[in-house]
Amino acid sequence: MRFQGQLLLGGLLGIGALGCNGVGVDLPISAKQQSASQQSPSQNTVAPAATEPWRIDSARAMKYLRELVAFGPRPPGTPAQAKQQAYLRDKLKSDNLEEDKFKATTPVGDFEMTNFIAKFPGTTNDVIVIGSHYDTLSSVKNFVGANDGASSTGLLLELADQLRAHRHTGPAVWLVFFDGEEAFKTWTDTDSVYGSRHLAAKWKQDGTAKRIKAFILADMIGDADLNIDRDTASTPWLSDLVYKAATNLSRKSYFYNRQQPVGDDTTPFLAAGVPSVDIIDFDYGYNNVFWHTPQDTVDKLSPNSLQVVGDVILETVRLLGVETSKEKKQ
Ligand code: 1BN
Ligand code: ZN
Repeated sequence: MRFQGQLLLGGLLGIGALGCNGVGVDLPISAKQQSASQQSPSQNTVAPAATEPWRIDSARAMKYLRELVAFGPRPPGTPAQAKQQAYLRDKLKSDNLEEDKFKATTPVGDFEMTNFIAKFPGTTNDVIVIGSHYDTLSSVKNFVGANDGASSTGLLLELADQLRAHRHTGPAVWLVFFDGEEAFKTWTDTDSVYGSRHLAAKWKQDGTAKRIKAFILADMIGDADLNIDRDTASTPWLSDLVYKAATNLSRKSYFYNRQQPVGDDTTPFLAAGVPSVDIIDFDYGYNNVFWHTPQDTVDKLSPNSLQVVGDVILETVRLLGVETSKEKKQ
């Protein structure tokens, strides 16, 4: 992948130098490095200078996250979710936005659900999909899903701002906002991941799945105490590539100190033969005590965690693009 105004070599040097203290030790993102801009995306449309690293604006991602949480609990079929959908529509309106609407049959009745797909063109037929679920759990009262739902959705909105501002070469990048990830009663194969099951089946049927070089899912990535698990159900080479990206950015200490299998929106894509990785921190509070509770609130989160995951995703996308151009030359 190559970005306008940023030659591949410049990109390699610029991004590779991020947060590195010269001895390869992981460092927190400094206040100076963070959020140069409190500016709106429309003010931020100029491609960066050749040596300027491509990084997310975590303060802006955090602002989106807070705005999502302010809608309150957002399960499918609720007025708050409809408001959230209008918000996503507005934010992504200039991004070749596709709405994938379908009817989901759940243990508590039928729901109209919508996946949103924002498409940023590249220069090859390949596609890299980056996903998040935007619904929140219905079965717990007052559950606002600051980490579980809003953190990754806020991050994807910020990635949209970045992709809009930096045209790139290599595979297209599609951002998918999944509906209906959460179970209505108990997590089973049939009561979970409604949106990703629908889209993976559709894309397998129409041939799109074959174009997807990689699916990178983010889920629960805002915890101030960030520890991304190695999901053993994910595609091993893609998990390794994420780790390489984290290493390039001197951020590997946040990754893979634990490993476990996680069922998530990656499951239907893996079944459809799409290489997929779940970037998830499934240890939210001591022993995961805040997961699926009303305590999943913004005060537990940190912009640094969004910064780490956002930058590692961008670096992974860049590495996938480098591979594509190598394959082409062979
Ligand atoms: C992640 C966030 N998940 C649900 N909300 C998926 C999941 C379900 C992960 C059960 C582990 C166990
Ligand atoms: Zn959940």
